[in-house]
Amino acid sequence: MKLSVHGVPHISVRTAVTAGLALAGLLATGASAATAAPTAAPAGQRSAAAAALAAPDIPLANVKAHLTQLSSIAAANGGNRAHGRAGYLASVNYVKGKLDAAGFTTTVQQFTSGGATGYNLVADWPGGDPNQVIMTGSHLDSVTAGAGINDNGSGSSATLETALAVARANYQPVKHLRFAWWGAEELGLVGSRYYVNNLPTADRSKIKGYLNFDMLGSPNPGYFVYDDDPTIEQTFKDFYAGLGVPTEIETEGDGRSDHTPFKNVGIPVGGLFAGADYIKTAAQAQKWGGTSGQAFDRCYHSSCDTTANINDTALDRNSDAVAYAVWGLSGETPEPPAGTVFETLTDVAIPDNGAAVTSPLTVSGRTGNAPTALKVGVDIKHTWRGDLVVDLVAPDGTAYRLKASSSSDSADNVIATYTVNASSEAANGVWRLRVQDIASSDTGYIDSWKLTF
Ligand code: DTR
Ligand code: CA
Ligand code: ZN
Ligand code: ZN
Repeated sequence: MKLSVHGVPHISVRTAVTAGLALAGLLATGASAATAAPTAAPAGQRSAAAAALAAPDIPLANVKAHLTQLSSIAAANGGNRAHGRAGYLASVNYVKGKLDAAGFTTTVQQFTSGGATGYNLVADWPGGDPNQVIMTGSHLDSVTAGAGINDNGSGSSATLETALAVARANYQPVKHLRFAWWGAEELGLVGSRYYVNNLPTADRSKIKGYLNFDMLGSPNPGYFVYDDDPTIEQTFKDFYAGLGVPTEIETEGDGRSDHTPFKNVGIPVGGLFAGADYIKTAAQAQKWGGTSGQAFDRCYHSSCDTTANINDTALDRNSDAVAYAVWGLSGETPEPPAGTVFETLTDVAIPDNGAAVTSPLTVSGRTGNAPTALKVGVDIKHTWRGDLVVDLVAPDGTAYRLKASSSSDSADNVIATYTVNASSEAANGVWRLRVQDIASSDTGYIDSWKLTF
């Protein structure tokens, strides 16, 4: 069967295959039941689930190389990377240098806290819908007591390496990607609060999700998922379910990290956490391994929060989860633009003075119902077209009469566009053109037909 190509957006009917995992809701459009395994459709045409599955593995070695750099920075700057100290600004410059070299548009936002200048680093990946932003952030500052490798070199490095993976893949998702490294989190979420407070209200609503990563490599790790936006939460749960790793809800997170200012203005948030000074229970040790009766991170806010204070498995898994969520929440199939044509060119013979025949046409990727003015384009080659009765049959079987038979209409062919109020019909599904030849001696066939939404 030939597939036609039109100037307007055109969905070829034979290969409209969509994948589905439950990424329905707020952040995904065109959620659909699984009809087949995710296919390697071109980016921007994937379902959200297929986009998530396309996320690359984040190399642990790369993430740890960033930790080594941050450790060296602390060692060269008084032993820490704290707000207002040289080690923090050197950390910002390290991360910024990597992002600039990778093609990001970076911005350093200055603020003052405790009499010292603070810095937020924001990096935008060119492309994507500027009205739909998926933002990923981690605080880059440490406490003054030490290098802050787990808290929060781990989150900062996972976020950085995910951004670099976007550049390596030249990933072009539907949504716009923004990444941020916050200053002065340890002083009370100061940098992220400053960013949100200075974000114009109109820009706030463009952020469709903020993902926060603070302490991803705790040495006695737990696998905690923020219990905030359900779509983001489910995305992380799907990832860990795929690994067979149980997760728990992070119930203490509110107010405890940089997602809080975003949540407070109504932006959907989520994130991951490997644990801090709380004690791992026996039940948690049973499911996650590690040591019960011991803190998830015994070096929390201490000088021993060094590169030795990292659990590689947790950091690796959590880094991959960051990429899975960034890909999955930004790459879902866009709502086809109005004027999308669904067409079939399959010929269907019409038996002379015989039973009705149908030509199927699958519509997918839509949400909601069909329009009140659904355009039905018909091309039937048939002598003495008065023989023909033509109906549109909706996916639920409801028939809409397009053309009645006529004993006087001797012209050939039915090449016409009909308008049908199909607003009571679900858009997605198999629509059919039904044709019956109710008089003998003239014959023909359905050449093609199409629906324009
Ligand atoms: N306040 C963070 C660490 C932290 C403690 N509890 C949570 C819960 C969720 C995220 C982070 C945290 C810090 O010291 O940076
Ligand atoms: Ca990995
Ligand atoms: Zn901290
Ligand atoms: Zn932290």
